[in-house]
Amino acid sequence: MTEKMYPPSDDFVAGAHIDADTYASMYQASVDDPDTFWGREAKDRLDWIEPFSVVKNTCFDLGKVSVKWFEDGVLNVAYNCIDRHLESRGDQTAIIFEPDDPETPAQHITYTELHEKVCRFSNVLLAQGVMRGDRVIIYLPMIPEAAYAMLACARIGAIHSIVFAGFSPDALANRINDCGAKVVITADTAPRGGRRTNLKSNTDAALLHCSDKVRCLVVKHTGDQTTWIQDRDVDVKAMMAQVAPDCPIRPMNAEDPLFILYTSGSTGKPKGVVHSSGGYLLYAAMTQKLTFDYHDGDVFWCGADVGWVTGHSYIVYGPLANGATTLMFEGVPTYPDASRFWQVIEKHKVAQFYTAPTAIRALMGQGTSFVEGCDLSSLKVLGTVGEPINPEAWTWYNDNIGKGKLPIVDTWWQTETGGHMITPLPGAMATKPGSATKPFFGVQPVVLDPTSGKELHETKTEGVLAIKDSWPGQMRTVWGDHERFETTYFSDYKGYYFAGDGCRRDADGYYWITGRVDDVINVSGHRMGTAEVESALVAHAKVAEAAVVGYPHAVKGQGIYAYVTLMNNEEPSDELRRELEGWVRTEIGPIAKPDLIQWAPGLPKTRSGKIMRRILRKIAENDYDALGDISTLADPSVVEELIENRMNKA
Ligand code: 6R9
Repeated sequence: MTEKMYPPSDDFVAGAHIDADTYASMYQASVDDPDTFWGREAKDRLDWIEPFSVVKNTCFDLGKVSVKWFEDGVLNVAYNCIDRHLESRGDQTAIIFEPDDPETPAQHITYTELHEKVCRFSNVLLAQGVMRGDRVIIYLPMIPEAAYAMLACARIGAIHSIVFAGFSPDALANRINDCGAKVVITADTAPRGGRRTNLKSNTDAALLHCSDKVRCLVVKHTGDQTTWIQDRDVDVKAMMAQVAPDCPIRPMNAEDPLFILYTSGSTGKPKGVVHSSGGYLLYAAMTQKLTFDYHDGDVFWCGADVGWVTGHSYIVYGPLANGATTLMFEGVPTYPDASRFWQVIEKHKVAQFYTAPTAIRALMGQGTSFVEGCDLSSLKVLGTVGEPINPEAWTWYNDNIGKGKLPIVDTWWQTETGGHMITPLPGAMATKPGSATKPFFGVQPVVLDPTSGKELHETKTEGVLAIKDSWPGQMRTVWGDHERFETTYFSDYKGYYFAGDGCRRDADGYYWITGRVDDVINVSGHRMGTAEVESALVAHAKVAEAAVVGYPHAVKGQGIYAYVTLMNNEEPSDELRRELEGWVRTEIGPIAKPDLIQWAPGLPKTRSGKIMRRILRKIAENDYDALGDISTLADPSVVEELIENRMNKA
């Protein structure tokens, strides 16, 4: 079966940064001689205070894993994102801020204004004793101050770690403690979809579990009343007005950490993914420009939240390094109604729009009437990220938003990779709905046999996805635990970076990501470790045991299905079910709330006591005819019971 191909128009190709021939020759050069290729890109795309003499110094051998790029180069990320643009584009808008409420006027922040705000924010941090290498937690909504805070950290050499504003006080406290943060930056309340989250009171609750030395910087965003703890809480806006409007940049080594971002894995608590200053910035900048074919004057809109890696690379660092105009949206796609995305595109004349398949599916379900009244003629390129996109959603996006004319870039990458890894370059590739197509420059994907670990060389093949050699945007380590970095990514398949995804490669050499092959599930494009949800559930006094798996969900991609065994004297009830849902919300956050909870008197276990998740997944998928071999179970009768009472009877 050959899939339908969607080539870019001749006009698009004529104006594109990269066409098919350029892609082919540049890709070859990037893998034949990475030193020359990346050395030149790093010099062309970034400004260096001290030039580097070494380009690449990387090793994927277990026990010796080390990733360094441009290691003796010196630069400053904030300088590259702001100061160097001041002369040529000081009056150009750097950030458009579109508030949650469409009646509230949007803000246009120029590069000159951004410079002053970031300098003032830097001086506030310095006044709090934040120094080079110190960790700063950012727990903010999607407001310009989030970008100011990130860039202020970069300016003075502090390491930021953003915690998504939807996470609970416990999750926040864990991250503050894991990285030993000196300050946490938050806001009074966060409006989203017409409702308000009380971030300050969440932070107060989190700080009860942290060192009393941690300072709390509060952005008074809505002006809502909050508690105020003397000598600990600082009014950021008031302080910014008092400090100097200028702040020198701190020269940083290319390998100095820029940020830590916590992400879920298949085991244990979330890992602090560490990204570098030089390699990361180069990779974010280059991918933003080439994947979206960004041109001067375009308004770029990445609809992710800055709490996720997509927001780091494609709302803040990539676009600003390129001197772009980037749009920051505080709201949600369905408020006040399902036309909001398209209204914002019309209002700000957005050229590139980047969102997640789950949002497309949700809007698709609302019908096309919400799109019809909107002028989308400013659009040039559409993008998706976060999970595999199903052909129906792709086609809806293509027909209704792209009007059948715009390239759609389906970008596969991860928190760990810093930027796009497998993605169409829109002027260079014909796309196929559901395929991320081909690797970005310097990226060498391989398909491995999951059992033998051998590389599968045939073009058309299927297996697990791994990457053969390093690229500049690669994560450098897990914060405080380099061994965990090695075992998580380099021990299953020796000599490769193992991504945790399965994939197939078709006869044209196009890659199709088939989803995670580990115990990570993808709920509305958010990564969730099933182990995290399980440990939240078993922390409840009435729960004896819990097993969590993903199941197909029409809008979210995957839903969370929890099997719960109660303590001996507890009775299942709808009330208890609601209690457990609420419990997980407060332990982790609303995105982790189980969609379905099944009471399980017993779980299918091997004789050695290992839960057979394969069986639980099948039952959750309502595909229990194909359970396979269950003869190794200690008590096969529990399976009958689970099937009988399954929650997902389609
Ligand atoms: C950027 C981001 C990473 C996981 C990844 C994969 C899934 C991301 C995808 C995709 C298919 C795409 N994923 N993009 N699957 N097609 N275009 O999402 O980072 O939150 O770390 O998630 O998301 O399973 O391994 P992160």
